[in-house]
Amino acid sequence: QAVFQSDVGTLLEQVGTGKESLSFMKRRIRRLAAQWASAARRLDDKLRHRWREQKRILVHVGFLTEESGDVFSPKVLKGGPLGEMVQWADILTALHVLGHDLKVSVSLKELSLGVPPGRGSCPLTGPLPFDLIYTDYHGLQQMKQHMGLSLRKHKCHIRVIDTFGTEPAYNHEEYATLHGYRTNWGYWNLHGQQYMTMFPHTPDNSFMGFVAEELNETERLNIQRNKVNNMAVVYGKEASRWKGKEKFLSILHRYMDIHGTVYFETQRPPEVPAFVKNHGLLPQHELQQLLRKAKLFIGFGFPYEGPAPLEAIANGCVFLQPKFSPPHSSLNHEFFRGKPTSRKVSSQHPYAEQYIGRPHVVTIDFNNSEDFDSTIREIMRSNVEPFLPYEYTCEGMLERVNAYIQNQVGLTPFPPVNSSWLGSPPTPFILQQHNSSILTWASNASAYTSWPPLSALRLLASLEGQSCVKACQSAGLICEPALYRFINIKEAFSALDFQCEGLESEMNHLFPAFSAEHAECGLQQDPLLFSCAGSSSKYQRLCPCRDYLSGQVALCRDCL
Ligand code: U2F
Repeated sequence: QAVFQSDVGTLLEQVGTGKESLSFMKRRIRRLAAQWASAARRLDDKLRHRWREQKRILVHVGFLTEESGDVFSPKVLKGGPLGEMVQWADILTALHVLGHDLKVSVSLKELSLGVPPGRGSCPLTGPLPFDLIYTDYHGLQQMKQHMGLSLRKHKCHIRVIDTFGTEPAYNHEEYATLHGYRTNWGYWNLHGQQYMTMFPHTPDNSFMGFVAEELNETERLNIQRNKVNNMAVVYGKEASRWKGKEKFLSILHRYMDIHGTVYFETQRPPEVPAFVKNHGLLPQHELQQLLRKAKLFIGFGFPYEGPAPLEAIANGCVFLQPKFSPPHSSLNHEFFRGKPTSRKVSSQHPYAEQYIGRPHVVTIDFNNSEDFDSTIREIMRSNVEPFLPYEYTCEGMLERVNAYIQNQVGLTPFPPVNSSWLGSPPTPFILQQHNSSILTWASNASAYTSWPPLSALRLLASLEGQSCVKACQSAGLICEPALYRFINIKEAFSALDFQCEGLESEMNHLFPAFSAEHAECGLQQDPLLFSCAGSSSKYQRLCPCRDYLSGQVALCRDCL
């Protein structure tokens, strides 16, 4: 049984020492320990002290190993990316607080599995002594080198922390190779939900997330009392982010005092204008203090999708950011080139734009100076309270990670979907038509247990050229790849009033789908290709949508 634990002492010991990245993570774990502990108590009550299975979990942080080159650690104090370290620190804390049996590894040496005491090292061979392994793309590569073929056997235990996400078409080796979806990150033939992202980018992956600091009532009141209406903080701790932004900065400076946290060694970075008060790179807790006073947190387009805007919004800032039109993607932007996703990034921080929005987040075209100018004045006049979506609170993260650990089992191999299904659905299914386009598949068959449960499923057809991500979204739902297997049957087409002249089964990441031109119905041949992402003007896709909890998009109402 897993028992919630609030003392982080043993976790800190496990994280080890000797690198700035590890020190950064440990400072964060210590600083947020009390917040995690009280969240754990609340969740335990919410779950009514339910029995939870304790898992043996290995966390192997590949990008911090010397063997992968570890380019991150030396830059921790020099303005380099910290988002990944924020997330790993929080993942470790969540797993620890949930009460699992944790082993942490940040070097290949530590990555020795199944070592009975006194028998010497036995790197990654033999029976796997872990129920779950959290790692990243670097770690996966290392495991492959060390485990060889036995990795395949243990694949279903693996979870890959993957900041920007991996869509099924890129993940499937044969399909990616044949259809031009090859990337630098390889194709691991994992289940899409084994990839866990920093934001809920694509429902094809699981949303892991991280946390931001929470405020108590006194802090909230103090923040509101002490807000300085004409104080702005610029997003970007690396001087190069400021290049070419003089125009915006000078407009901003007409109205506001501008602060920055740009790293520098001895001299002020030339990219940062003299009228900016640069604090240099701050420790996280000092940055929080700065954000508590500031009214505006402004991004100039990079970094994409980092944690800082959530921290700013949580401390009562308005986040002002540029809209990207056309959107940035792996097709048109260097940063995303070679990343295994077709996602179109509509602004610097699409999560802030779409999930939070006004008044906390304002997304505009920065090239329109008049608009930019009037938006700044509007923000100065506005009265905005601190806000943190539930999914980014400690309780929200614990709830989600716990739900995954207890329920996301059997990710590969897939539960049975065999060809006999294609002819007729398993008898226990009853089709209930609710309205012309939405159906509920109800099942009384425990043989087809599923998580999320079948009761959450709403079948929809996308428009031509529309992805299932968008189709579900426009109905106020979210696409749920785990439920594809229930709608990959010919009855689903008739339920949606599609008349199939022909019925084929094919490897195509857009299937199941209907082609109006030929009145062809296409079923998915390979469950690994079930994908919410992807669209084509040729097809109306069949989409398994589900509801979600407000503030916790990863979970449906019946998921808990
Ligand atoms: C993102 O990485 P970044 O590290 O650039 O993300 P940020 O949002 O800037 O901030 C990460 C953390 O850095 C902290 C701040 C955030 O939690 O509290 N920080 C700080 O401690 N002191 C300071 O003066 C300023 C910030 C993203 F997370 C990565 O996944 C991407 O690879 C990267 C590029 O898109 O962007």
